[in-house]
Amino acid sequence: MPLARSLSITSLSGLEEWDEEFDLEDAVLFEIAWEVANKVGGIYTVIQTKARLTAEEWGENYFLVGPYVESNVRTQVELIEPTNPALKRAIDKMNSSGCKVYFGRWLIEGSPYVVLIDVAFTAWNLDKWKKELWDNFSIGVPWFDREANDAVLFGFLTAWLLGEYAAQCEEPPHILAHFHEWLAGLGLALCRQRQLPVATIFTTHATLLGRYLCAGSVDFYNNLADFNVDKEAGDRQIYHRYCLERTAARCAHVFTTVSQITAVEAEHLLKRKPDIITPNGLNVKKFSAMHEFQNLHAQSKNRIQEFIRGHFYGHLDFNLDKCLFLFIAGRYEFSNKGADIFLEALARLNYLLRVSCVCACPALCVCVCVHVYQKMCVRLESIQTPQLFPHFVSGQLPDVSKMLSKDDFTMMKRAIFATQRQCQPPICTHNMLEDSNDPILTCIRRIGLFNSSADRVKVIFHPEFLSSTSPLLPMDYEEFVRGCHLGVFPSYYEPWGYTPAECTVMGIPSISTNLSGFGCFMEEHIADPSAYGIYILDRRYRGVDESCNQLTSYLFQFCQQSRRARIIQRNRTERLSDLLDWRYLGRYYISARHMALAKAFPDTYFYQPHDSDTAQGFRYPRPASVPPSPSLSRHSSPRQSEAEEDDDRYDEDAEAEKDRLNIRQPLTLPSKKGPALPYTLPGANGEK
Ligand code: G6P
Ligand code: 1S3
Repeated sequence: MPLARSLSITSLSGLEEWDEEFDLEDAVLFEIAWEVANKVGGIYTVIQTKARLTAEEWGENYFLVGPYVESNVRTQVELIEPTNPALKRAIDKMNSSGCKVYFGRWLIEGSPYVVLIDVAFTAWNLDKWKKELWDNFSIGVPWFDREANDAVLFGFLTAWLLGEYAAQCEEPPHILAHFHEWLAGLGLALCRQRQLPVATIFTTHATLLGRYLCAGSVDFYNNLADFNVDKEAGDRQIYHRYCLERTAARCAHVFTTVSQITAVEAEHLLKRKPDIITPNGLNVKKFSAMHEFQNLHAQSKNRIQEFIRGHFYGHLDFNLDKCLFLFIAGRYEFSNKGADIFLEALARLNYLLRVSCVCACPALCVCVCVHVYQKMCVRLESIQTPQLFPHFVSGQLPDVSKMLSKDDFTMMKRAIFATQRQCQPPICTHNMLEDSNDPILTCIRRIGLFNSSADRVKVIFHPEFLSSTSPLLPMDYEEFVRGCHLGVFPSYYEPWGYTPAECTVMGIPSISTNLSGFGCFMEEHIADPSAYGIYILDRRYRGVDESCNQLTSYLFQFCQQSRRARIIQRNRTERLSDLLDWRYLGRYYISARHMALAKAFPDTYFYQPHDSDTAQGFRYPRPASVPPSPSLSRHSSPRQSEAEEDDDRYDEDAEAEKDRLNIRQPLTLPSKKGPALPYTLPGANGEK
């Protein structure tokens, strides 16, 4: 067992200092989630980005536990012998009792240890374990719910692992187990029911019922306190899942969630107020050259422009250099993620100006549309005229009049005709399986954004995860975001929202909402978020139509900015990265762990809560170069002349330095802030 450790988190860019003396003794941390080494959604990002910091803190005593998925293991995990003797004995024992449990290092930053459990291999236990679940918790799981069946298997197997580990330890152990989301929650409930020596934390990243209710036509935030939760869950056929989630939340020593808004939701729907909010961070990478991220923007933008050139061939009647790239991306939940109001706002914007817009949401698709590329190939071939080769060798310039033969000329005409299109440029890059029912395509048809030459807003729907190996748009998501100008995420249901956070750390402005955890967090910590390129849409106190108008006006204002203003704004956006770095936000996880250890093992650990009642939080001041009067403060510089618009050679560094000095001034920081955020969420009285 390692020596006792204490923790110290140092300050970043003027953010408040925080350190906490807490002796971890011989405690061992297991972090359990279905998305460990298994990318499904946002929880993967939480765990993967946080791993380095947690591994630094817990060293050899940190183990992530997830499902064994062969394709993931092949590419992401190095299988090794278990390093901890008690854990090795526990895994051996399970494997000799009909399980398949693997141990390895997850090949990500921090290289944490992972224990991966093959749930399908133990499926023969499912009926027995379901009976046990019914006998002990009165939760019945229907046979047809594959995900819930996996949750049962995973829950029993993780509880088995923790129980076995405790049994194999020579001294009474101090085990801390952190479970994420309902899919992993049953393991927690079983630990408590079996009275294992385990301090437990449950973090919910959304509530099941909240997600379902919001996706329907329910005025969610106005009725939070009044839902008959059992009935609502039953009506949606998720009662068993809801019970698993609620049981985990109720049984945990410490219950946490990712934002204030989801804390209120959890209090009403899961009937427990979270003990602490654990906002999501990112593993922020800083470039040594100050403007490297601006160069990366320019490089990635070039690649997006190339794609647009191909997509609109024959119809490229707009200046690509003046084109702005706006995008939405994320889990395909049409109205929860705000794709509905984004498209509606684009239709309104269409009458105001011309931009180009790309939607990148994963959806059902069959294959890449090859039609476009066949025609482009004709054009490329015709350019490589073989008559030029002798001149390459001799170095003599050719006689232009003899360069093209009659046949060449014919081929060239063919190529030019081939690049003319009678039809409109397509909206969707793929052939969709359910084209007629797809919510995005249906909406685009309704609002009539068909990429006609009269349209100022062009739309492309890329219904697949981006990948650098795609023949169509060979960029990974990060590169794509860097090349865009604005991320638009007008979500109605968004417990945190990694998409705008990722934009921020890459210096790309974004639009989020005051119903998203991220939007509320930024509103709380920045005096004038829009000056930093963080636009926060009001979806809480306004109706849909009003929010849509507000979104349209944000888009319109953004499109009116000069290039220079955009560059300044990107600099400011990027400067907020520290606020979203795990090195800063990790403190909330640390506090949650200390709290749980002190609750479960009061004789060994003592936790002194921070002064959470008075915590107002620090605030980034307005950037120096923004005029103080609200009437004049419309995001950065006013619109500039055409000449200035094209001039990107102004002194970016001087401009950036001015703002930086302002930020680095001693902020109006209160002395030492508590990790728990105050519960001040107003009763949401906006209408959907
Ligand atoms: C970065 C590059 C500049 C480029 C600019 C384009 O700042 O360093 O060289 O001109 O991006 O900005 P825009 O907002 O027009 O894509
Ligand atoms: C959830 O994933 P989602 O996109 O379904 O968890 C994420 C990580 O905590 C969170 O960022 C997001 O808002 C939730 O909705």
